[in-house]
Amino acid sequence: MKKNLCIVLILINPFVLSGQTAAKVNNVEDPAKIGSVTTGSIEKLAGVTIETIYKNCKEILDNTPGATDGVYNIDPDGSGAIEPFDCYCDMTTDGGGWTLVLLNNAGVAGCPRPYWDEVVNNVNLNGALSSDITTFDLFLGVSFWNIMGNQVRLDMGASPTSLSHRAYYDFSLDDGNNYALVMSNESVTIHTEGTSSPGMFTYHNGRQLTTRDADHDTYSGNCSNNYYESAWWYGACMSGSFWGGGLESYQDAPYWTGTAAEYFDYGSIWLK
Ligand SMILES: [Ca+2]
Ligand SMILES: [Ca+2]
Repeated sequence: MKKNLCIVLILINPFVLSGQTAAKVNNVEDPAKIGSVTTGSIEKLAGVTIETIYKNCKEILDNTPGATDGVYNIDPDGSGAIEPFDCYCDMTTDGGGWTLVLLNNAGVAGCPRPYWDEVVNNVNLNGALSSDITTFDLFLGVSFWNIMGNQVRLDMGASPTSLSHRAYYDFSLDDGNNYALVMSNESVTIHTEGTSSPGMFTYHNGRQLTTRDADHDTYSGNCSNNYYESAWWYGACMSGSFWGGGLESYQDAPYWTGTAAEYFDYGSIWLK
C-alpha cells in the first residue's frame, strides 16, 4: 500500500507543476495582452487620467487636428520645473498653430507693466485671459518666446476681424543679449492705410528689451518710465510700440509706427 501511494504522488506532482508552468509561459508569450490588462487595471484602480500637455499651440494642433481657437494649457519645458500655464491659440489663421505672446486692446485701459523678472518669467496679464481676445492685454514671459516658434505674425487694426496691417518675419529673441529682437525676411500681407512696415521692424529690430527697472535702451533715462512703465524694445525711445504711450502724453493704444499717428484699437503678436 505504501508503495502505491508513493507512485500516485509522484504522478500527480509533475502534472500540477507542468500545468502551472504552461500557463505562465502562455501569458509571457502574449505581452500585448499583459500590457493592456495591466495598464487598464492601474488606470482604473488609481483613477489616473493620462493627459499630454504640449509645449505650444503648433504642437497642440499637430496632435489634435481640428482644434479650434481658444485658451489651452501648455508646458514649454515639458517635464522641467516650469509649471504648465494657459495661453491663447489661433488654430485657424494661415494654417493655425499660432501662440499669442503679446496683445494690447485700447478698450482695456493701460497694459501690463512688468518688472524685469516678471517680463522674463511670468504670464503678464492686464485683465483676465479668456477666449475673447478683446477683453485683456498680455505680455507672455520672453523666456518662452523662442519655444513658441520661429515665425512671428504682427496684427493691428480696429479689431481682430478688421485689420489694417498684417506682417510676417523670421523671428527669435537673443536671450544672451537682453532678449534683443532678431527679425528678418519681411512679408506684408495686409496694408490698407499708412505705413506698410511696422516700427517694430524698421526701428526696434536689434534692440534690447527694457523694463521699468532694467534700462537697456539708448536714451539717457529709462524709456519705460516715459511710456506708462511698459516693457518694450526701446531705442530713444520708440517708433511703433504695441503698448503705445499709456494714459498721459500718448495714446493708450498699440502703435504700428511712429509716436503721433498710426495707432489702433487692437494689436497682437503671434509665434509659430
Ligand atoms: Ca490696453
Ligand atoms: Ca537708457
